[in-house]
Amino acid sequence: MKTVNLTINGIDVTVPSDYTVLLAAREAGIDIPTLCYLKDVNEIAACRLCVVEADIKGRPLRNLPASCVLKVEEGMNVRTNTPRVREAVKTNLELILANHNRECLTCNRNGTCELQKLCDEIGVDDIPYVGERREPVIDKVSQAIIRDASKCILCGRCVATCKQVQGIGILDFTKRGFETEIAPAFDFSMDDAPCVYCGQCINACPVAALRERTHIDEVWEAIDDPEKYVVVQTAPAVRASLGEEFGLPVGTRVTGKMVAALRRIGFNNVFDTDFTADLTIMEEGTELLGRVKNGGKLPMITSCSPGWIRYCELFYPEFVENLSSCKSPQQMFGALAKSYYAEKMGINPKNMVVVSIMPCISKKQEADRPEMEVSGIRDVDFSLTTRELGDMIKQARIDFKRLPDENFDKVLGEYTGAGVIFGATGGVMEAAIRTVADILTGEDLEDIEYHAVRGIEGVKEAALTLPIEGVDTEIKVAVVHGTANAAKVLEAVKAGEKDYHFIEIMACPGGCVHGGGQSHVSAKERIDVDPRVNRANALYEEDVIMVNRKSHKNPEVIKLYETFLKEPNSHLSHKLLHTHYEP
Ligand code: HC1
Ligand code: SF4
Repeated sequence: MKTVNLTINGIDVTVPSDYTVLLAAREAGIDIPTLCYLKDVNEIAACRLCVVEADIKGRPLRNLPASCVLKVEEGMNVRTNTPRVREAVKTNLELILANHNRECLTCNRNGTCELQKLCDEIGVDDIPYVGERREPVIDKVSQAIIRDASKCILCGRCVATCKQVQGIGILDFTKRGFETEIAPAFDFSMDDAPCVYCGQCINACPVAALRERTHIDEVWEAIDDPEKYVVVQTAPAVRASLGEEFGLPVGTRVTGKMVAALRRIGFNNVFDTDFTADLTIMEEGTELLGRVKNGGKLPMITSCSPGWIRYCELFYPEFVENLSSCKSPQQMFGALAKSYYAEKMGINPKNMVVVSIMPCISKKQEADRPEMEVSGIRDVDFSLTTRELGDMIKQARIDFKRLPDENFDKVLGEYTGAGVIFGATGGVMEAAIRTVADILTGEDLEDIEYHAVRGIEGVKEAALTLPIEGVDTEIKVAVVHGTANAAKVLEAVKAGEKDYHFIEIMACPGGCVHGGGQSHVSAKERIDVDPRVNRANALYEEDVIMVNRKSHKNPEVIKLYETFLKEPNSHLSHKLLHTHYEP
């Protein structure tokens, strides 16, 4: 690897030749402020907070170059802390603030806002430029996403994320000059634009211009209502991020504390979506084998990520029939809580409220879909994000870090390692293989870690030879995360270049661990830390310590089939746990 030598603030630095000055400074322990910069996603030098003074072998560079796009050069001498640089950074921040809704105290991002933090660090203590402000547009139409232009600083991080990372491009700069705004085309609301509610734009936003619609008040109301029996389920990925809401490092696993907090908040039962993740494997695995044996529609594609379902419906309707008919674990959980569990406990399902805690924005929209109910009873009543749970814990004045570790409640809180890894890209596939391989070989296989489907590569492939009806059959699978990657794979399947039996698709890059509802990780932290990796590792760690690591070994799933559903894909399973999507 070619390297170059340069000096930053008098410190000698040697870095790869393709580095920018911003990254080189970071390596030397020098912090250059940024707002529009998002590593590998948005490197457009728009906010001009990362400006530096520099010369190359004594020849000064003109103006103040932006370090996020300035490539390092041999003999470069960079200064980040001069009066000229400090003055420019402060003025640029003051100009951003002049056109910003500064109601920080009541802002959803108070405390996690990157603009607020920089103003504090840079010492902005006045707003010298007060003039006309843009007329704010606040789009509150959607059940899932709110767009508030009064908070937008036009950094473009959301635009680049939706376009490049997700390959969708709902958001863009509209209008000109003073009127410039980031919005869907034709002033559409987020609901009228083909937004899949992945929420990746929310994760990218440094301020509160994009955020989830919150349902916290409705959940408190249900908890405080003595007539209601309120149960909560937590998605696999939440345990790998919730701690970040309380200052713990990205990817700290907090399963036991999360359970304790939910109990103290006042839920009647604290259950785990991992239980129905295990159940999904039983239902989906059986469906896959049925399709392979009976010439059904292949490749079968997973259906647990509602962002992916919406993407499929909007952009690739020709693949709707390839979707597994299984509802997602979130919805399966709701349907079972209000039937199997309610019956067992003698609770009137009409008085039961099911709340889910998800790393996801799209789960709000999924819970709202008309087909997600059984006999007029909604599966899930409220879906909250990891961040909203963090807010509820704070509102309840719970000292999260000092909580003891507690266990989930019995029955719907029983889960295996296979259920836990659902939250990372490749996890559903690995869980499915663990069960399908055991069933087809008739053995209890010990080698159960399928590393070919792990990791953050955009598209992963694997092939396994398994005996189907006595004949060794090659099963080809693919794992895809992020909708831009989904498009690539679907195009290859359409063109006949690829022929898989089974594909796992998750709308979010990295899978649910990096869902749009997870704790915010600032752009600065994202230079050094990849939340997709840290959080996935937390889930794989939990998998390893579980007594049962295969979905078909979940004792409560076994009991559920024995006493209620009878067998996977039974009539009752179909009524409660499956659905149908229209192309
Ligand atoms: Fe997911 Fe799933 S893994 S979709 O990412 O299949 O949100 O965590 O809960 O439903 O189990 C999300 C996560 C989640 C479902 C499961
Ligand atoms: Fe784009 Fe996803 Fe944001 Fe919708 S939610 S605008 S699809 S990034």
